[in-house]
Amino acid sequence: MKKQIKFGLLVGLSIPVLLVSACGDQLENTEKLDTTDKNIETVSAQVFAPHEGINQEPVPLEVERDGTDVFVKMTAQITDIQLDNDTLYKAWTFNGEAPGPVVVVNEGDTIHFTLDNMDPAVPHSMDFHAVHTAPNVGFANVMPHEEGTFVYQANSPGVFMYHCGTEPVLAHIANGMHGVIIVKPTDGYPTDNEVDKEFVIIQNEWYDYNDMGDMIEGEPNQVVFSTKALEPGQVNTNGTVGALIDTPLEAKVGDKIRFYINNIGPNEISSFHVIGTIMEDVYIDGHPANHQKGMQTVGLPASGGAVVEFVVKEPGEYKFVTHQFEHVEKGAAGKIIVTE
Ligand SMILES: [Cu+2]
Repeated sequence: MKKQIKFGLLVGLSIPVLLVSACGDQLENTEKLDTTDKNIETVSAQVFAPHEGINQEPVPLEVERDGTDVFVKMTAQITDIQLDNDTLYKAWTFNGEAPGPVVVVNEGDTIHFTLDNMDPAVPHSMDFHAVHTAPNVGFANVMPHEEGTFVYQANSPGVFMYHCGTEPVLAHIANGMHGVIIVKPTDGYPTDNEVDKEFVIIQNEWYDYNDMGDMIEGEPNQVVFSTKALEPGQVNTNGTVGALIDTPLEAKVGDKIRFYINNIGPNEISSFHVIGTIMEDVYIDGHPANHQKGMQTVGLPASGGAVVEFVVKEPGEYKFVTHQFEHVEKGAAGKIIVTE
């Protein structure tokens, strides 16, 4: 059986929902859906009842700086994302994107973070891998329709994952609540003056809709790459199949390209590889001290990040993939068009 949610067919059908308790600490698959006589191919879970009919318009990320104090405001919200031709996913998101918008701060900044939880029913939270905090305090739940503000120091440079840390964490991440925060090093990277173009590239995977059983026992349905705009006008995509094939990145012959990469997971590792070049300079987790040279493939554990830099020496189309090619067949590929 194909694992594929036909979302359009499901809305309005009287079928069981995957219930999330009000305190968000337990998922319970109350009944199994009978798929024997329907056009629906397979579904073992359904949209959480309070989310039915909700598709919240993406809310732009808010970032304001006052010296080294950075005020970041994000939303937790329920927004539909078309993962591929057949799959519309009512994602649990930050700001209506999955992955959420990239957050960029400087080493030494104080982050004043506010989460506006627009979800009508489920608590959410923020776990920034870039900070030191007592998780039960700094990453505490924000209740539906409420706002929570938290203050952190960003004292370690790098390319870090962020995600909702509300239990069960797997469901919140796999349903879309994840993204990347970059903490720029005070003294930069030793190769800063060689770099011509910068992009953020994120890998994540998707499972059967809101289905903890599939998230735990199953294989991902889609493994995808996305990019997030570092500046206005840059391409910004969700993690959908073909996002960076349909909207390729662009560069010129001789450019040194820097990718800030992160593998969200939640479950799979990434073997990040750019076809037709070698990553001359790599900074594991984006820390300038973790400088590696001449890498063909960069291993990224779930949540792991890196800064990778390579030169494109001839015109053409350069694909980047995870070298676990079963995942390429599920969508994990992007493309750079290099012209004279
Ligand atoms: Cu959440």
